[in-house]
Amino acid sequence: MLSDSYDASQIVVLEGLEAVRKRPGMYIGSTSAKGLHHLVWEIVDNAIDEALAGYCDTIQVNIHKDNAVTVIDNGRGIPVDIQEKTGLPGVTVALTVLHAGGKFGGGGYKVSGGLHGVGASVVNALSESLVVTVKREGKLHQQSFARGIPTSALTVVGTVSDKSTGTTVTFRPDPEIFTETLDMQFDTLQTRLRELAFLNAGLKIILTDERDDRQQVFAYEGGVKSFVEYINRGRDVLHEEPIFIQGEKDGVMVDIALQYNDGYTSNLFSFANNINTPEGGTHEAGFKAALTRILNDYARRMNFLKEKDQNLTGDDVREGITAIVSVKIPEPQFEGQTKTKLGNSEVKGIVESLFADRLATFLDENPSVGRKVLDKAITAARAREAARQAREITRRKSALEVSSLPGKLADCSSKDASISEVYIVEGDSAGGSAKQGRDRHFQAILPLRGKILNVEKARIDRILGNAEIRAIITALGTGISTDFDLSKARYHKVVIMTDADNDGSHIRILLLTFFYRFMRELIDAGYVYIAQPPLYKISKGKQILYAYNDAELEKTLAQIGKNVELQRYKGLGEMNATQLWDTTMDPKTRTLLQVTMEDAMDADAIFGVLMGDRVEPRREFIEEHARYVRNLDV
Ligand code: 28G
Repeated sequence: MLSDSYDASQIVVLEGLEAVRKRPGMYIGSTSAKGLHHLVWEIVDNAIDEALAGYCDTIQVNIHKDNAVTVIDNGRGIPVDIQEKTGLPGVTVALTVLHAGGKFGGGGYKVSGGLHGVGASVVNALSESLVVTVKREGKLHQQSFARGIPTSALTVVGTVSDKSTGTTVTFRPDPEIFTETLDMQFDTLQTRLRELAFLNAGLKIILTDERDDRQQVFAYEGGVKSFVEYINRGRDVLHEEPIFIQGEKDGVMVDIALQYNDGYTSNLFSFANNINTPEGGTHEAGFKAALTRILNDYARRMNFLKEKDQNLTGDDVREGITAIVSVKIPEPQFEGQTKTKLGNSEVKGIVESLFADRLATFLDENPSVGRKVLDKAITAARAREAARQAREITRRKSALEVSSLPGKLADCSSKDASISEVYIVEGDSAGGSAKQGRDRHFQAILPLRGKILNVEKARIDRILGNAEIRAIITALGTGISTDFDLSKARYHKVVIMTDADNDGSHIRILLLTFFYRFMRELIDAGYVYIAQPPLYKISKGKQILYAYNDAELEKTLAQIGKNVELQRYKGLGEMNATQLWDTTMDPKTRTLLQVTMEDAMDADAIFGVLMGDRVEPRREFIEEHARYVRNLDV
């Protein structure tokens, strides 16, 4: 007998389904690869919730040959009994009713937060097929769906001889929805699942790819401590054991691990309920406040800092740190532009007091580590002071305008920045050709001698002391970092022009890294470009053609046929001034690639989380994710 409440809930279900399928982006962000993987996170999050509740210690994720995905947990199994309110089994409700159960209020530490948490019913609605199997009370219960609509009732399909319980969900993303790609990325799943295993000590996550028989098992008894060791792998650390604290206060669970290495950057990653919070928030603020306060107290007490010395800043004490701050709270509030900033005000004090106590004790018990850490922080403070002075000099110089511009710069005659361009050119000889070939009205040339300093590997005072980098800073006029001022840019196009070989791409990467670290707004504003010199010169009689890649070469050769002379350019230096102008610098014919950061913050988070050996991958990442737009001048 079907009740009125059943009818009513069916209408709600169908309306919900329609809403999700009509506007999938509203629920999963997009229907691109990101949205596709979001489906997996929704289901995995539910299994993680069951683990956080203390009932599940193993989660399996299988990618099938047809890109369907199965998630298996050994939790209690979603309840199968008929609910009074709906007249339906709990599991059916979970998979068909939008926001079934509600995000919050159920108690426990749900992963469901600002980012995920739309629920399994959304995954169901966006899947061509979905099968859920529940092991509970000695029975195997199963129900199937197509595009969110049940194609069977919940049925007992078998018995379970042992006492095991759990939930299995297999879904195949709907090709009608995910028109861009259905391809599940092993690496994407691996990175996040590894991270989840680090963030939930003792949880075992097994990822299997049936398309190529790959398998990865992630299980870390050490939790965030293992996470820090993983990030610092391959680096020289100042102390063998990470500092590790675990505590709970007023329902807030706190997990922190940190370890200093001999590098100069800070790798601080914070999480709330397993969600990365690159925008920071109260947990991060509490951690930073305690670190700065306790290290200053210790430095004074041990006389590392004398009375007249200034306190160490937060940046000083975080130089070379690798740290994970992870909190789990019953009702997280996510704020900020991308909803990745923790807002709960009570968390700051809890993290600060827990961590301060533990850190003070650690320093008392490990004075040799304390000395090394403070030595480093005090050196950082000195370097900061030196850098401030170096910046003063560049700033004062740019105030003097023309006379202060670097000697190597061949400036343009126009003073209108919006039409002005500067070519940063690899090598003096190519620089010479560029100077001859340019339109001096609006094109400036800044030749670089050899490689610029790798800003990843040097401290700020050395970076600002480097002649090539100072030339770039003064030529652009914007200043750097916190002093950066886009409105002072002397050119609205900053064009990187390097050879099409290994050295050239290395220099390009170093320049991009520099801009990314010190002039990010320049990239954001769309001012940074990469010149595209041709790879081939094809001559036939008096006719000269250029090809910018192998495909173009083949096309051209096919068109003009035999008896051609082919030259592969090894460097810009092989072109004379006219050729350089015609092929690479003339706005009428050139191709410029505009460099924009997909999402600098996202990028930052990804680096840290995946990279232990961070330096090379970061550059590769910037390269890969700098979005290139062709033919902007057309
Ligand atoms: C394999 C893929 C994803 C899950 C559970 C277990 C329970 C549950 C899930 O309950 C409904 C609403 C509020 C209690 C809870 C089982 C309590 C007792 C569960 C999953 C019931 C949700 N027994 N395991 N949901 N609540 N795993 N894995 O989805 O009142 S979802």
